[in-house]
Amino acid sequence: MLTSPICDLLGIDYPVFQGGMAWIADADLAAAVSNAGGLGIIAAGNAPATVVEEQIRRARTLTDKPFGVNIMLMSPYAGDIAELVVQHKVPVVTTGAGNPSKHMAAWREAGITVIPVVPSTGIAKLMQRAGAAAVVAEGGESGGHVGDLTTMALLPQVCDAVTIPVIAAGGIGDGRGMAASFMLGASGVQIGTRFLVAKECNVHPTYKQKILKAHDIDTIATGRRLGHPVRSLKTPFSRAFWDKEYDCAVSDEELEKYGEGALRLAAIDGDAQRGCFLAGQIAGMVDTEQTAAEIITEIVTQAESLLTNAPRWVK
Ligand code: TUI
Repeated sequence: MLTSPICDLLGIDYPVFQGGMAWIADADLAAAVSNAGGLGIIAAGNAPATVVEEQIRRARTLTDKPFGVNIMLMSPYAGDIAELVVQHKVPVVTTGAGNPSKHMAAWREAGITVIPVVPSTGIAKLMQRAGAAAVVAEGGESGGHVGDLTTMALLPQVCDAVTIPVIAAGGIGDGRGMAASFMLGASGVQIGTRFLVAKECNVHPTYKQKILKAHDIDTIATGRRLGHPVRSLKTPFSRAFWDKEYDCAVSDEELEKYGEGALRLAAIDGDAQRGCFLAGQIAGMVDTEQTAAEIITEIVTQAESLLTNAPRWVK
């Protein structure tokens, strides 16, 4: 059976996290993943604390297993959510899009296991010093806000840089990606895009169809000019954003304004024209809608088989 220190640390059966996808990863998806033995994560995204509180309460009615809340640190409500997770003694907190150091002491005092997402070895070391229990090393193959390095290059370097467990993210869509991550030193994987098409995921059906139909080269990272590149499916919105990004006549403020509300339009309204459909580069591998439990079983079984048979490569 495939296991790792992450399973003991968190009290989960399989070292598989579900990515904290803003506007998408709600209590229903998180509870389904946790009930299947992984770590389900509610994404706070840009939502106010009242909305996230309702999701935390709902998750507790749907599962008695550990689950997490992902705090997107660029959100205007990040401070409120940081307090909310303490009040509700959420078992695990992951963070993205920034440095969570100022919240870490309060979270740890509340007994929360803190696992920041990091895009570089420098930030990974900073997080270890600040008291993180583990880090998620996320490569630029992932959907959403991406760092510069690929998972293949980032992961082993982060594993060398810290002594705490490292979870791999970005470009992992099946058991091959999971097995490869373990070979590179990971103690777990975080998967977003594949869970987006889970039966328990409440995202708009148009979003799921777009992921199911996507090919390998169908994502694009836009927004480098604004300092926070974001990977999404190639759509009228992302192509127009790309054009504006390289047009000197368009100011940064106009560009920022153009992107506002686009995640909601994709996830809630399924607006194929104006929505921003965040997706990772493995979208081309995702072609079936399955339950969270089926996804986890398939990935873990394949990874186990590959890792068990690895000695065939050595004579
Ligand atoms: O955060 C993510 N992925 C995301 S966040 C998001 S919502 C969003 N909306 C509009 C603009 C930008 C984002 C959609 N997808 N992944 C984890 C991640 N964290 N990627 C990169 C980072 C990161 C970057 C800088 C983590 C720490 C960091 O520290 C810099 C600092 O502040 O010192």
